[in-house]
Amino acid sequence: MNKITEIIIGTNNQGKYKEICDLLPGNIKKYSPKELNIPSPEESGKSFKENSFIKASYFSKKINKICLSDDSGLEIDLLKGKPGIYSSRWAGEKNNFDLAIRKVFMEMDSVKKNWKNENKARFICNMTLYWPDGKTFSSEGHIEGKISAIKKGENGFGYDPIFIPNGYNKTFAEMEPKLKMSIDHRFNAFFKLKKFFI
Ligand code: ITT
Repeated sequence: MNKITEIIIGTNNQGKYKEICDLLPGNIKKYSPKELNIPSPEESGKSFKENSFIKASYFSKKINKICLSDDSGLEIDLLKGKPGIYSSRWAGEKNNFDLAIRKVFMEMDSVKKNWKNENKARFICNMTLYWPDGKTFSSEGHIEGKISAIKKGENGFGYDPIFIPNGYNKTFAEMEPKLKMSIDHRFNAFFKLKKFFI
């Protein structure tokens, strides 16, 4: 199998972009939608997999190169899986995660007063590789954990300050970025398609 030597990383989220770059081998040529001024498509799918496919095929067709996309989100059991595929949209048009996190706390408070003692949540990531000839490969990864009683830490992005993975007592935002990247949903999804690169 020919290994991939250049790729467009199909995301306009700079937090994700950096993590995906760090997962990929250093010597492959990476194109960024932000640098090429290509806005993201509308995510009209009903699952992480559908949205990940929409992004991969869209960005690949824009520049006629292989695309690796990522559709991800946070599922909270008490909220019946919300915000799920709407994780980005909970932050509003201004991408305000203080707002999204306040919304998580408010909704959890309204469902169960003592959710802080025990709750379950997970991050999911679906990655799709799309080749200009129409070939595709997709994989999914997740990491189980819980929502922290308070927002903590400065690293990472999005919901990182409120997610504590099982087996740790720190939020993703309190962890060294290298540690997060070696255990998270994105790492687990990438692991299943890294054979195309390495
Ligand atoms: P693109 O569509 O351009 O990739 P996006 O931010 O809209 O950017 P998604 O639709 O996949 O991407 O939304 C995923 C949201 O879930 C993202 O905005 C984050 O808030 C959250 N999320 C995903 N992975 C995360 C992580 O590792 N840490 C914290 N939050 C994460």
